[in-house]
Amino acid sequence: MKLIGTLTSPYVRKVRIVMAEKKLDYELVLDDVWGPDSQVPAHNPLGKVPCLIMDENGALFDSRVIVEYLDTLSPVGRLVPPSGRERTQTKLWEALADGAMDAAVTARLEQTMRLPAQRSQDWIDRQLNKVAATVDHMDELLGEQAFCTGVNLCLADIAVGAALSYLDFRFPDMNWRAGHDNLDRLMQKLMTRPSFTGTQFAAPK
Ligand SMILES: N[C@@H](CCC(=O)N[C@@H](CS)C(=O)NCC(=O)O)C(=O)O
Repeated sequence: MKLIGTLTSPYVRKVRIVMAEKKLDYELVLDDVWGPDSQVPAHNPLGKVPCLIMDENGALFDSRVIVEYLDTLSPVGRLVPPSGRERTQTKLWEALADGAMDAAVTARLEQTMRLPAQRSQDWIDRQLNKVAATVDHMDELLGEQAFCTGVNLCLADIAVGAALSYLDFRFPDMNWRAGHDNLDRLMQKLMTRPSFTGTQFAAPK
């Protein structure tokens, strides 16, 4: 399998962490998704990464679709419960974490892709308020539990870890740890795992 992505995308990192937890082999193909030579539109009409090129040559996109698929490829470390309430809880956590990523990425694009005269601080603040509210909500939801849905690591923890580490990478001044001891504890635990330490974000040179 080939994973087309960047080292700055939290969605790509989510997929890479899942690959590592599932012990799946793949080739990471770095692509400048914003540049004119990007190969992503040839595989994904949305022009977004992550994009997974499967061994049979079909392409999958959107990190949520990709991680569901990857979880079916190996029985190692099941990350998405097959049905019922546990599955819904896991997907709800993923929606929260991905939603925080969506808002943070939108704010970052407004800050970096627009000329200062075009930039809207109101829009940036609106997005960052969503991030802050979601971090509050996730901290409360996690409570004293070891992992998001209980005692075992699942996709929810990976999505939350990818989102929070993106905040560390792009919004260090936000200091999301302040007042969020539960999430801080979870993040410390996640950062002891090779799947997290081996997939750190990196800015392009
Ligand atoms: N919902 C998508 C979001 C993917 C996404 O927005 N990726 C960004 C990189 S962080 C991208 O490729 N943006 C390029 C563009 O929007 O043109 C997912 O979960 O995969």
